[in-house]
Amino acid sequence: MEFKNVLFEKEGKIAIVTINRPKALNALNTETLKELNCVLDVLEQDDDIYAVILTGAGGKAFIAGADITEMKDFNTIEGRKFSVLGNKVFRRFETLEKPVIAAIPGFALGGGCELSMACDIRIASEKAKFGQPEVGLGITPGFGGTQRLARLVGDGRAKEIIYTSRIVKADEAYSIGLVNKVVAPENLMDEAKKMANLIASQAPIAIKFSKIAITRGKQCDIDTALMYEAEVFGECFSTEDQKEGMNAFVEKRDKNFKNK
Ligand code: DAK
Repeated sequence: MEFKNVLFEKEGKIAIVTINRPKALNALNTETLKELNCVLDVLEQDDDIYAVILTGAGGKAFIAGADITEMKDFNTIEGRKFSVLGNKVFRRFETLEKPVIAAIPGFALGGGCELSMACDIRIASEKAKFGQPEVGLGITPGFGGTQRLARLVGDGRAKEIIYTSRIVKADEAYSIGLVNKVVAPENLMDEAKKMANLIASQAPIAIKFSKIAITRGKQCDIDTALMYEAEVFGECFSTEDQKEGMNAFVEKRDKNFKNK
């Protein structure tokens, strides 16, 4: 698949999606969001993809936010269109029934920080820098930052980061739970692939159900959330992979999951 601003590759059971506008620090413009929307169709439909890595090209940035040069002259209609498209793409990553790892080489600002937070897991290079600098541009975070950042790091920290527009370096991002892991820049993609392969070696349907239970469960009270969990747990017993996983354990042999 060929796009102008996005690279799409497959390595075994893993898809690697790279935002490729390094000259603009991979800023998200309408065209890039539309391309990501097309990539999501493939990620959804290709049953041989078990895990996804989302990253940014050029080594300096994951994504330096929404494209300010495009946004600055928006009228109300254009702003709304951009918002609807952006929210759709972000939510599709968040609810994609496959795990998505954000591999963050550098700046993850504004919409970039927000897209990383819509992913399941974040691995950051030691050089990564996070932030929600929107209030310095006269806007609020618009792709879920007020909600996802607060859920990840707590209201107090999220408010301080958003109100001050300040940069959060990788080590602090780790210490407040914004990222799962910090690695040397040269190891970033290897670490992301290692984790993606480890995930891809588990039962894919069980991972899909776990993601659904976590994502939906967060939106409800604990009793409803536990009902979701009970439902997906029960569903696992209708899969071949549940039989395979448990038989392999009892028979002391390697398991061979088939995504069925
Ligand atoms: N948009 C467009 N171009 C950008 C950009 C961005 N966000 N960030 C960087 N660039 C471009 C620069 O303009 C520059 O282009 P040239 O001048 O070379 O043509 C090139 O990338 C390299 O950037 P710098 O020369 O500035 O590089 P430095 O190392 O000096 O600085 C930096 C790196 C990341 C600190 C700096 O570039 C920077 O502060 N960038 C802006 C970061 C930012 O404020 N990001 C937040 C954007 S606001 C919405 C939903 C969401 C949003 C909005 C609406 N709705 C629901 C409607 C989201 C908003 C945002 O993300």
